[in-house]
Amino acid sequence: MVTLTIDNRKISVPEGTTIMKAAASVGIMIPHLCYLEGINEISACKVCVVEMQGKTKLITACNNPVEEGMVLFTNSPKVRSVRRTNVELILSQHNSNCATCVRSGNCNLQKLSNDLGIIDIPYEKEITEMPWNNSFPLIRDFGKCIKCMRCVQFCDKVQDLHIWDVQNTGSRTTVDVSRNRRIEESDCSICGQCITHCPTGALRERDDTAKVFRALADPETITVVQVAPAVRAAWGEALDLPAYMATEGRMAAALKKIGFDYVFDTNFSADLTIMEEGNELLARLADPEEKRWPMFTSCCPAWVRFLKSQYPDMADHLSTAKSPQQMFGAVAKSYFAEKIGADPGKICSISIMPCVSKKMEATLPDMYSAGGGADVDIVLTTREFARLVRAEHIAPALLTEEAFDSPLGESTGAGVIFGVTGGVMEAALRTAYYCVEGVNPPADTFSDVRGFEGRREAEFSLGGRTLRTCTVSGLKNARDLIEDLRAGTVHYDFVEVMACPGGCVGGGGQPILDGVEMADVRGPRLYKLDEQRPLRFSHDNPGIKKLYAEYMGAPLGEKAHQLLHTHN
Ligand code: HC1
Ligand code: SF4
Repeated sequence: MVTLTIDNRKISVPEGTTIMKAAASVGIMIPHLCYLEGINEISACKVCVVEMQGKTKLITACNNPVEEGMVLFTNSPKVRSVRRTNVELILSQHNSNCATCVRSGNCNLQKLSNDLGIIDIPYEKEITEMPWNNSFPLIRDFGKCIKCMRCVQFCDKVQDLHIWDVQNTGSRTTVDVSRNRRIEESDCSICGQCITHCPTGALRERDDTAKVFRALADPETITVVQVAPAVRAAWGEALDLPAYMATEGRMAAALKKIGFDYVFDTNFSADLTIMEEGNELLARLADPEEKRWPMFTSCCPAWVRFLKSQYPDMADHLSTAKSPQQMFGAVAKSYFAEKIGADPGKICSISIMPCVSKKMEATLPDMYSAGGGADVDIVLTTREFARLVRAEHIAPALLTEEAFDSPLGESTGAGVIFGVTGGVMEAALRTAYYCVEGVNPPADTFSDVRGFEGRREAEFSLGGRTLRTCTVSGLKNARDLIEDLRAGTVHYDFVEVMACPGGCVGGGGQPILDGVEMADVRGPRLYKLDEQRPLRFSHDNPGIKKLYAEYMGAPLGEKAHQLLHTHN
């Protein structure tokens, strides 16, 4: 243990502890901007400076370890003055147009400037603006970049895609796409993790809320909205709604209040995905000629994009089942359109997703299958959904809970857990077991696949054979897994990959809590919903049974093949 004094308090902490953590252990919070635990500990912003007795130069707290006998001051006049100057210098290169910034009220630079009482900036403003393709789902605003390096480090260390790099020198130093590429030419998976780890508004999703308002205002358009599983675990965070108030019923009520004609649930089509993907797995297992092992899940578009760009020779391992978002769109513009006697072209299909990549997925060539244009016309993130609610001046706390509409609103616990790492695997195993054994197992039989460690393997016995599974989240973990598969050091039958750490609950389109990882807080919220559902098996969803009986025929059948599977 090391003993030191911080702000006149004597403390002992384990050797190697940083000053920042030592101070935090006794409730002294040292302000910081660029610091991201375990990812970005490079003191780029110099906001966490502290004074050490006997030293003229201040030292940074995020990356300096404690030393025996140190005497530190975290908020002395000298510290305050230098910290303030450092923030003023950052602001001199920052486009502080807070009134029109999506991160206003949720920006660490704004908060820090306010906390430090900065009103005037005594330096000349010198802002670097550069062009960007604003039709791409991920948008960089160079004028707001503070060169903290979080995006660079997160993409390098967690996603292993190295999309960002420092460009230029001196006062024109900025962060841009690496190797002089444009973003649309890069391998960016569009996972959105650089957005959720940006402390300012330098990175954001393309805002599509205006398109939704246009559709809502058009009396000729039938608006059909679906909400992804993981959105319900997080939407309240963006609206200051405590978790116990942020229920599914209140979320459905908010959507109805906004004015969507039909409020449906992606959980419904998550159950549908299981019917198709579970049967595809069983069909592959039954085929002695099948070589494409392991079968990979295909519902995370950032993962699919990653695999196709990094390991194109393994793309045929992906399940051909479309994601729940896309299955929903195809069903909305075929089965549902027929049911309400509408021209599919008159339906505007909107999805609310915890994801940025879904904006790209909806435009892929395979996703125009129901004859009404794109199967999903507009994709909003959870953050954009919160903006819709605010723009409509809705106070969600005052809403009375409402149910999703029928027939695409019914779902089971298996559909809900799609939004958390391991959930697709667990839901698929529940149904695969039923298909093989003819009875449902206890619903929690496959809970060994749960966990937030990034890579988890499990084995189950199914129909007299052992099924080896692996569940992965985060693209660096995915790359490591694929390298192991290629080296022949591991062997699996079925692999679930989600690009975002923890799965969609930690998605790049979710509300941002600076420096706090929320996946392991939101995940259990979905498991709780699963536990509370009267039905916990996708094949027991009455809406799904009806869909097959009335329209789709059998899983993997001709119609399902046309509407619910990809073909290239
Ligand atoms: Fe997901 Fe999925 S779980 S990919 O994370 O398979 O985005 O929530 O909607 O499509 O259902 C996201 C979540 C989501 C799809 C489903
Ligand atoms: Fe990297 Fe994901 Fe950001 Fe693309 S969206 S730059 S892959 S972190």
